[in-house]
Amino acid sequence: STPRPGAHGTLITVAPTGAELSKSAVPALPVTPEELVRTARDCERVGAAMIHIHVRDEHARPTLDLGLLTEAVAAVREHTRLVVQLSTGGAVTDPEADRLRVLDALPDSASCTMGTVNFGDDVFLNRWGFVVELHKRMQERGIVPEYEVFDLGQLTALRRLLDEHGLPAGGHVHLDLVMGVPGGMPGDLETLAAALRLVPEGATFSATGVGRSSLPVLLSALAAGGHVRVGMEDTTSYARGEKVKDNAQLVARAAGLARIAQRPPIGPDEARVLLGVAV
Ligand code: KMH
Ligand code: ZN
Repeated sequence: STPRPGAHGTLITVAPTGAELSKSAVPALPVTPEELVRTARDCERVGAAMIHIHVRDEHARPTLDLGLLTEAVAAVREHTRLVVQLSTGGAVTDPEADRLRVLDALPDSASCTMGTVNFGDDVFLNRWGFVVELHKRMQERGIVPEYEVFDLGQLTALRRLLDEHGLPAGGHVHLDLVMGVPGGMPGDLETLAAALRLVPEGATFSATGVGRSSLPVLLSALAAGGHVRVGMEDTTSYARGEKVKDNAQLVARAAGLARIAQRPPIGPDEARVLLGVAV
């Protein structure tokens, strides 16, 4: 089959903040709107094409406040060309109604996690009915989902979702394998290969390895023809004994490896074509 436009290059997504780390423990974590915009610009400059955003309140606590989300979308759009993706995962404590309301901020893309998973000592709850509701609301609003997959069975769930409820907005299926979460699938080459057998026909995938699995997953995904997600949401260690300086450092490393793999980073416009995001 003909490859999608941009499919020979690498879509690099940066996930700069997440909902799990505290600013006091990780001072380099971007938490204010100014820090978010600076990170977005720096990461775009070194090869990111999409940004996966979680916002924080004035105390640097994770929040799904619609006003703050809407401002974050506008600020990143004003200062970059990045595809703007909001997390609907939030923090493990966020109620479903708040997570659904994220879509009212009208991002280009939003995450849609494909099932429940143990998440360290917590549970990241994603009931089937909730997943279907997210998928349908994104269809109605023209928001392109990125299906987040934490374990292999969630790929089977994705196939069921598409069979029963149809293709997402934009007509293309893109998913992200989130590997190495304690409670989810491990982040290694063998598991990535197993996951690829279950990826729906015609879909594109990216992968991200949490913590120590960051580099093995990055290298395996590039070798497998996939796309990659990097950022401080997933990793705060750059090398053994060396903390990540900032998100751009992780993006620059991924971009360098993608070039070495002869699959150079694609820009935001090419990413829009690849993902089916309206230009
Ligand atoms: N913070 C995690 C509980 C997503 O952004 O969609 C969920 C998460 C996934 O980060
Ligand atoms: Zn996230």
